[in-house]
Amino acid sequence: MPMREQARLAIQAAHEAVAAAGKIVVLSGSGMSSESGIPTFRDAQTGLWARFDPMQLASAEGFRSDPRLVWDWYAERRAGVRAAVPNAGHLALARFALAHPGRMQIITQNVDDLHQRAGNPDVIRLHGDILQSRWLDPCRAQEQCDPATAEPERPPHCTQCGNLLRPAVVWFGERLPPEALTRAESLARQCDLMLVVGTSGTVYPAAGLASLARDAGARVIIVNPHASDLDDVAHQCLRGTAAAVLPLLFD
Ligand code: BV8
Repeated sequence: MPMREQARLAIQAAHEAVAAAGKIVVLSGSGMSSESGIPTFRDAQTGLWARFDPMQLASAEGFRSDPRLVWDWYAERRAGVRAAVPNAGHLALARFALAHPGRMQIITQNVDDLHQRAGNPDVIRLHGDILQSRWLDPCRAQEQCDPATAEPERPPHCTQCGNLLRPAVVWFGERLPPEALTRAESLARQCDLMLVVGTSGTVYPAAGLASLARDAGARVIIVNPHASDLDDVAHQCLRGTAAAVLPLLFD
C-alpha cells in the first residue's frame, strides 16, 4: 500500500479514536512547542550553551555551582518563550477543549505557557513555570521576604537574607508538585484515550503516565516525527509533527 494511503488511514483511525473517546488526556513534551520556535529540551543546545549538558544546567547542584551561568541560561530561554506564539497544534487542542468542556485534559512536561496562551482553560504543569521565580532556599525571615523586592542581579538576591532567586521549574532530582502528579496519575488511569505528543519519553515520573493509561485500558497514540522511548507502550505512532497532525485529529 502506498505510504500516503497508509498515512491517511492512520490519521483516520486516530481521528475516529478521538471522536469515540469520552475522556481524553494529552501528555505533551517540548516537541509540542518546537514549531513555535522553542528548541526541544534535548536538541543540541545552540550557541553559548552547546558545551553544556541541559541535565546539569537544569539541576540544583548546577545552579548552586554556577548561579549566574544557570540564571543566564534560563533568562535566554524565558526570552524565547515570551517571543514564541502558540502553534496550530496548541490552537487545535484549545479549540477542542473549549468546545467540549471536561472531555480533554492537558498534562504538560513543558515549562512554557503556550497551551495556556492558546486558550486551554486548565493545564496540569508537571515541571513548573519558567516565567516564574521563587527563593532557592526557604526564607528564614519572620516576615517572608518578597521575591519581587530582590536585588536585580544575575541571579537576583535578597538584600535582607542573601537568598537567591531561581526559576520556578522542577529540576532533575527534585520532586514534582505532589498535587499535580496525583491528579495526572488519576486522570491517566481514568481516560479512554491518551495522546502522547512531542516527548522522547525519557523523563520520569512524567513518562510513566503513558503506561498507567495503557495498563488501565486506555488507547495510547503517539504524535512524534521520530521514534521515542514510549513507542512500545503505544497502540499507534503517528509519524508527524504536532502542528501538522493535531488539527487533523481535533478539527
Ligand atoms: C524526580 C524543567 C524524585 C527544567 C524538566 C524513575 C522514576 C522517578 C525518577 C527517575 C526515574 N529514573 C530517573 C529518574 C530521575 C529523573 C529522570 O527522569 N531522569 C531521566 C533523564 C533518566 N527524574 C527526575 O529527576 C524528576 N524528579 O524523580 O524526583 C524525587 C522523589 C522524592 C524526593 C525528591 C526527588 C524530575 C524531572 C523533571 C526535570 N525537569 N524540566 C527545565 O525545563 O529547565 S524535564 C525536561 O525534560 C523538560 O521539562 C522536558 O519537557 C522534559 C522531557 O523532555 P521532552 O519534553 O521529551 O523533550 P526531548 O527534547 O527529550 O524530546 C522532544 C521530543 O519531541 C523528541 O522525541 C522529538 O522527536 C519530538 N519532536 C520534535 N519536534 C516535534 C516533536 N514532536 C512533535 N512535533 C514536533 N514538531
